[in-house]
Amino acid sequence: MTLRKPFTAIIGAGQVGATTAQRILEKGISDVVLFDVVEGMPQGKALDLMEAAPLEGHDRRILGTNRYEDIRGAEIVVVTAGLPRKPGMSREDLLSLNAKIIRDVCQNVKNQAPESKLIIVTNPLDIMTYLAFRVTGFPSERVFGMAGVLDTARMRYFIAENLEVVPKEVEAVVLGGHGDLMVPVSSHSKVKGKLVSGLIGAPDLAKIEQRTRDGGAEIVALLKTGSAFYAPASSVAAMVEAILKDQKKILPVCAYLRGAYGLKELYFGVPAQLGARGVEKVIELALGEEENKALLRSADKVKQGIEEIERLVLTGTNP
Ligand code: TXD
Repeated sequence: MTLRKPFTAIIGAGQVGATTAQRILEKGISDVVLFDVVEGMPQGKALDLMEAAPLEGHDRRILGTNRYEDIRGAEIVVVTAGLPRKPGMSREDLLSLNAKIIRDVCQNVKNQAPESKLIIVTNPLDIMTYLAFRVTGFPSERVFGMAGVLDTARMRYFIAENLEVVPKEVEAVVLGGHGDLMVPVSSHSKVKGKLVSGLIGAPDLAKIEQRTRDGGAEIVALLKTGSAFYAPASSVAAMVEAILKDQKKILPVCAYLRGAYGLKELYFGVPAQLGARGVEKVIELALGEEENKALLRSADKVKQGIEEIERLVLTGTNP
């Protein structure tokens, strides 16, 4: 099958990877290569998705594969490969297992698609994005992570639910690392241009912020096995579209910081302009004192993770 450029490669054809492929195809954004190490699985999902094309009415193509050579020429590579945490497994165990996977994937991406933009999805997100940056040696504007689009979508939905308005009319801001310490910023969240702080009382707003922080865990608890994938897939597709259409859209992105927000040499969730070159600009928002403090707490946690990854995976290596 011949794919038309520019196309998107997705590494990891699990829940998030396959659903992202579906979104990208059915929205007509680009052709897709779906890669996984499990034999037959990406091919089966790709065939199933192609068989939906007559009904969905799109003319996009998807190739399922176990060969890295097939990602050659990809404009964007989305990495969803990884393992979920199993009972009894420590955070450090998961970190080093997923780090091994990300390292292997990124070495292959570096060899086969050296000009691509890389969107990391695998958890722990900020740390895996940093690792991808170190292993590929790509310029930081071409390596970034997806988390903020999802976290803000959750917050937007919770605000919309509270006010009984259409979710897409709500704007929200969530900054920081993709974890318990993320910082929902109500002071910059709006509905049709009006600040939510004037529309929702403080106690309800505090609940919405906490539900946003716990958004991933809430779904995990309901599903029992696996984690969220519909909204994560929509989030990745929005980022892919912004890049391929050079939309210059401002989206929350896990981006490399060089001084913005007083932080440097780490990957962290901030609003950024996404266009054909990748992360084209990091946007700095004016924050209140409490918001700033919360952001620094989140940054400290991400820095600890980066130190851990340097110690566990990168020390003594010359990627
Ligand atoms: O906001 C976010 N960033 C996230 C992150 C939102 C949702 C999910 N998030 C994380 O994405 C989640 O914690 C996981 O680390 C990844 C993927 O989640 P998903 O739910 O898609 O996991 P699956 O269904 O287990 O799929 C993972 C696939 C599976 O098919 C494996 O066979 C494959 O990854 N896998 C690999 N593919 C390629 N190469 C290697 N080495 C490999 N190892 C496993």
